[in-house]
Amino acid sequence: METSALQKERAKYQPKLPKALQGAVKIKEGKPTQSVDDYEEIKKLFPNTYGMPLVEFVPADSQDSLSINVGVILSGGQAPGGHNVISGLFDELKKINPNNRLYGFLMGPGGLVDHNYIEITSDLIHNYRNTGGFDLIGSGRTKLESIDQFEKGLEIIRQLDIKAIVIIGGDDSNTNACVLAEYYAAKKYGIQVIGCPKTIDGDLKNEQIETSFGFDTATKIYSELIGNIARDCNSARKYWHFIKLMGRSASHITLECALQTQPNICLISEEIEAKDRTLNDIVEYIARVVALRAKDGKNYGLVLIPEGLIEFIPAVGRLIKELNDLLANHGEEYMGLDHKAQRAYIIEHLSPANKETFVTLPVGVAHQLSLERDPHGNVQVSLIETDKLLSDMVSAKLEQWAKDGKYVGKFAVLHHFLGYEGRCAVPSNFDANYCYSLGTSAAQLIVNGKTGYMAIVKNTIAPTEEWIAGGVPITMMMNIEKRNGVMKPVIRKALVDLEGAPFKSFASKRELWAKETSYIYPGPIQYWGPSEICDRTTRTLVLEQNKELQSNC
Ligand code: FBP
Repeated sequence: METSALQKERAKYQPKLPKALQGAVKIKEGKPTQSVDDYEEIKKLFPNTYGMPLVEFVPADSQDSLSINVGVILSGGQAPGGHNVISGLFDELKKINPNNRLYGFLMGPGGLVDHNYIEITSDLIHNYRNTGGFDLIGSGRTKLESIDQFEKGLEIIRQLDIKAIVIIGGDDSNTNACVLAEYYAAKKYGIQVIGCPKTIDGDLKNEQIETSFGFDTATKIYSELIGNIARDCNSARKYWHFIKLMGRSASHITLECALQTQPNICLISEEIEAKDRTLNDIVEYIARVVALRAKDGKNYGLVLIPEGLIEFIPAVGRLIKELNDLLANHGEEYMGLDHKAQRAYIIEHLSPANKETFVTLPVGVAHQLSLERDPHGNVQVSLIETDKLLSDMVSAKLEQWAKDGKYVGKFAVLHHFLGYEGRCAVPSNFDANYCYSLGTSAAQLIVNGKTGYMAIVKNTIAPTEEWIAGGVPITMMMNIEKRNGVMKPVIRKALVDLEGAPFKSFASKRELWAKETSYIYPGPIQYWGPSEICDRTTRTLVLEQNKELQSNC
């Protein structure tokens, strides 16, 4: 395999580990845990994996050289650092016993069910250390949920003499990891299942998970690009740039990029929902800032838009919920129709209030909202052109204001969508170390006999040596929510907390950023050089974890 000069140098980088994971390890158990909500229902659904204690790794004098084969799966959207989770897992398994084997199931959870796998060897992993992407074994979105799939998986697990499966995924994939752990435990198959918190979206976080891996690198890549666009914008002074940013549901990515680059406008979906804003309110807000800047002769600016915005506009959100149920219950009938007939079908079946919202949306957007859901029942928001919808509506509003004599200016718009550019980037030092530590923790959870746990690493704003590694029972993060029209146990998604330090810090400065041109140009991720540049974490993590900063926000 031909590699770039950067890749060759990065392959030599030895990720740092928390002190407790550097040698032999033992576990310290905490108190029994309970789910975040719906305790009785979750306990009933997970009788074998509910209530287990939190665990923390501490140094030990020695450790048994357990012989164990493990399977690993990458699930869902790519996130920088996935290869380092696998490297950490591989190295730790080999350290415990050089005869241990690691198998990678190909193209996501489907690889387990269809028995597609490779053995991960030392030569193979070498070229993937500290690289971005999931191409070592590929990823996929097959949902592991049926007994059939679990039993098909078991056949290959038995054939390869595998004792544990590690599923590297987001909230949905880790929920499924727990369902699988519970099933194998109930059947007494002796197969452990361990999860790992991945997603650039940053919404798999809670008291135990400080951040999901990939968020750090992806937001740095987007912020670099936004900074470059901002500088172009401030050089030419003739365009408004509407930048849509990935993040299916939560606005963490957009908020972090705003904190790093200081755009003129940044929309946060969670605030729009909390304040019950309409599409028209949002359009007016943007148009007001455009008009305000035009008064100062500034017919240019930067708008950041989270890709999940549309679902958070309360009226549209209600419509999407009803569409989800409609598609879940009548999907087959509906999918067989052509576009025009699909629109008529929806209009005929919607409740009056949601019908009104549906018919007032531009036809293209209404159609995008009615497309097939992903396997987890989510609207595929990355396909919805929210940035174009907003700029068209702002343009129409400004034209009206111009006619009424309320606005004089030029409004030339350029659109960007930043998403896929960041998901496979070379991981930052933070993600390289964090992921390697997560993989090492996953191996330790396995050899310590745990199942239904997710690997965690805490205290991540401190130097790596001081990080605290361990595991959290997945049931601890669960509650019951409606998915695909059915009430299901799921890990609760972390949305932007409007009382949290990152949002408050942004909200305290946005008026100034709207009027002034205060752009920051973060530049590219640095891998070698001064620690304050190479090892800096996200603004979000620092603001959330640093109690001193929080009191100043
Ligand atoms: P995960 O939650 O699986 O990590 O994926 C997140 C994400 O990158 C979202 O930001 C985006 O909306 C979605 O994946 C895109 O999905 P796809 O890769 O299937 O196009």
